[in-house]
Amino acid sequence: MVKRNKNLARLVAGYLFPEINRRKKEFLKKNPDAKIISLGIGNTTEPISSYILNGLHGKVARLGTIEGYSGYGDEQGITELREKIAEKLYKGLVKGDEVFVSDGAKCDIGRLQTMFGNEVTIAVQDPSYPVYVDGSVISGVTGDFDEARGQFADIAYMRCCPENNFFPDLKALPRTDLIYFCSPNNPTGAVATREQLKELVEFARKNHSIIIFDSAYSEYIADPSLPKSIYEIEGAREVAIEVSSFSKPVGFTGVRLGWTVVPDQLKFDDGTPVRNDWNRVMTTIFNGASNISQYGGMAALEEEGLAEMRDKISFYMENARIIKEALKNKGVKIYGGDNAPYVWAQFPGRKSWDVFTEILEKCQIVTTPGSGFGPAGEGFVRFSAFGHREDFVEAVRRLEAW
Ligand code: PGU
Repeated sequence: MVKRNKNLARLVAGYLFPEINRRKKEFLKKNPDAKIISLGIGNTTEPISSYILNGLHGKVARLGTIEGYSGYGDEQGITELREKIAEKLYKGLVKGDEVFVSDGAKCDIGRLQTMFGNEVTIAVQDPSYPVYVDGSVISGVTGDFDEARGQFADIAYMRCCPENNFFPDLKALPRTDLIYFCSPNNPTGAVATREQLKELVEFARKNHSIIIFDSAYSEYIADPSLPKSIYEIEGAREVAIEVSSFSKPVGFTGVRLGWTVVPDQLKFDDGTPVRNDWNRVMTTIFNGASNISQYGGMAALEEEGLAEMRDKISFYMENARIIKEALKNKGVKIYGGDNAPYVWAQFPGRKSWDVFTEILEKCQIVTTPGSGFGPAGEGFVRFSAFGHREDFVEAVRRLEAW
């Protein structure tokens, strides 16, 4: 018999989103006629718009020709796409050859965890995207789960709550090798200001830490004073990796396309450029993003594609506005939803899973329990803004009757 990887046995429960799905299915078994509305997982629902779709189609068609066919490509991605990302999304703050194209941000986070190995110490925002903690545990970052605190003993949890405006008290934080930071944050929808990110970069520089900055929702930032990338902050190139994605801005959740930026200046303590090791990991256990997806990504970064991207984001942000309004009218305290496609609703004194169950049973709406994102998420549930408009209109009707 094969011994089970003990790191997997240390994980607390199943991954959050399949667990929600399981509970939804259980509910449906008992209530087969229920018309469930899913505002749970942040999964895009609207069709890919025409210009971007043409980019995908174009490559599919060329694959059927001698001249247009391509097999394995560069593991780092098509040069033109890397340069377009650097130019259009980073306004030249990074160089094309510092951009590594991939099959998505989640997959890159997993590979970064492989690259850093199991001897690193880590800090995470609490609450945050569960992959930072769960992926680290899978890759062997040490420490047992402390039931009482709801935390892994060796991981530093940076509490982000209404009381601190969702930005952690860095002075109270121990030094860690890695700091996972997501802005706009999933699940709170909070976006770090320029001042806050300066503080974070300063903290990382002082401690010789590396920030893994997840900007998967950056295109949802509407307020022009808020930074979309960590590289807008001076000195970040020496301390930060940025992970991002086409999933949420253009609906490529199923198509799969993302990227990671590793600046030249980022070094390990022995002077090795991190970029070299990242390149080694990507060329060894990754074989490049789909060429079809990459052509879709290139179309998305042309003027017509960018306009379609803005439209799609406006559509989902209108959903966020609609759900916020309904919750406000119910007297629920809400956060987020202005520069991020998530609304973070607070139910003081209640358990997240209880609120989740109540909303599921009474309104037949699936949400995401805040406690699934970390102990500081207890008492909250997350409403996703991804969904068809008619579902939001119906969700509002049900919430009014709740
Ligand atoms: N980073 C953050 C912060 C995310 O919230 C998500 C998706 C990703 C990365 C994934 O990006 P890809 O490029 O598509 O890999 N979060 C969703 C979906 C759940 C999941 O497990 O990824 C969510 O509902 O939180």
